[in-house]
Amino acid sequence: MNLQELEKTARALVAPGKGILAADESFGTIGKRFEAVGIESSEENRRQYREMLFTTPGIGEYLSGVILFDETIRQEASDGRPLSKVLEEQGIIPGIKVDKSTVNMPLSPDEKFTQGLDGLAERLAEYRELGARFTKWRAVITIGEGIPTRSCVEANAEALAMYAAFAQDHDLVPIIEPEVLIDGDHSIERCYEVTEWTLHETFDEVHEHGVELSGLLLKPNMVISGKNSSEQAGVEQVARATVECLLRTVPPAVPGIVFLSGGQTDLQATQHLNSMNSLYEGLPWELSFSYARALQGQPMELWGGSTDKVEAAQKAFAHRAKMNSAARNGRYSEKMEQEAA
Ligand code: 5MM
Repeated sequence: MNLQELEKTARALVAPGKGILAADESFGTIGKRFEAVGIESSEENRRQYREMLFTTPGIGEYLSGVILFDETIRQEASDGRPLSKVLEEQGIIPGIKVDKSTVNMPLSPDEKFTQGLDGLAERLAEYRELGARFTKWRAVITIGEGIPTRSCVEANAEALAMYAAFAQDHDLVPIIEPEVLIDGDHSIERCYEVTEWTLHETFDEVHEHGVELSGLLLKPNMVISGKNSSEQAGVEQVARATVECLLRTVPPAVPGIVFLSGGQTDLQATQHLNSMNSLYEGLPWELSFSYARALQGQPMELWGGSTDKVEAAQKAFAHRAKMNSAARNGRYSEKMEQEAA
């Protein structure tokens, strides 16, 4: 393992003013997102859509990395350049999702277990050849009646740590993503409790597997009220609960935390990140973003599968990335949204 290279890449991914675009939707997920805005999920449409995002002028000012899906890392732009090369030429580091999505937990079908350890070493070696310098694995924890179970939290934590060990062994930075879902009517306090538990188990396993903390990034959910809860916590409450939970669970040697947006609106995801960065100074890790929906919602809708709409979609994408870049430094204000509009 080349720890120096891993640390350099991890730090570059959380460089000041920069964050990550998660564009690693698997076939099922991109299919659902496209269907919602009336786009057919063909290979060519997926290629054109991602080319539109990656060729957005100046996007490298706000993005440090992009997480790709297996299909995308093998695709080319219309001018024949591999899409990973397009990113590199924008000063953006290509990464890759390496889990094989979730299956129902045996004997507890309302919970998920993430698969993908079989054949992982071979896949990692190939992805490095294809230009990837970091990787991502997502585990899903569901809050509900009697869940999560200890079995689900422990099994996913162990898989996350095992994946991270494989990734570092191949000189690829692991981004470990234990996502406690926003779905449900639970309170912010319940989300705090489950997130704290999940992160404790995850970092216990990371330690057990000998993974180097300085060469990984964490991609967690924010501590937030359940989507269907009648009481929705405000921006500052979410920011404080999230940072307090992370301070109690994430070792200071970890260089950065890059949040998922998890079904928040574009504005909420930006406001929460900004609030954390403006309320707290001197935190041990960088706080940044690795959003999919909160960066892509509007551009995808505007693009709609039409070459005529590329410029409008790219403008919307660059704007959202710029807002999150400001939030990542605690310098975002709603006035900035209006000015751009
Ligand atoms: C939680 O999903 C991740 C972050 O996206 P949001 O900001 O929209 O919450 C995302 O990277 C996710 O892991 C990928 O889209 C892949 O998901 P699937 O379900 O296709 O494996």
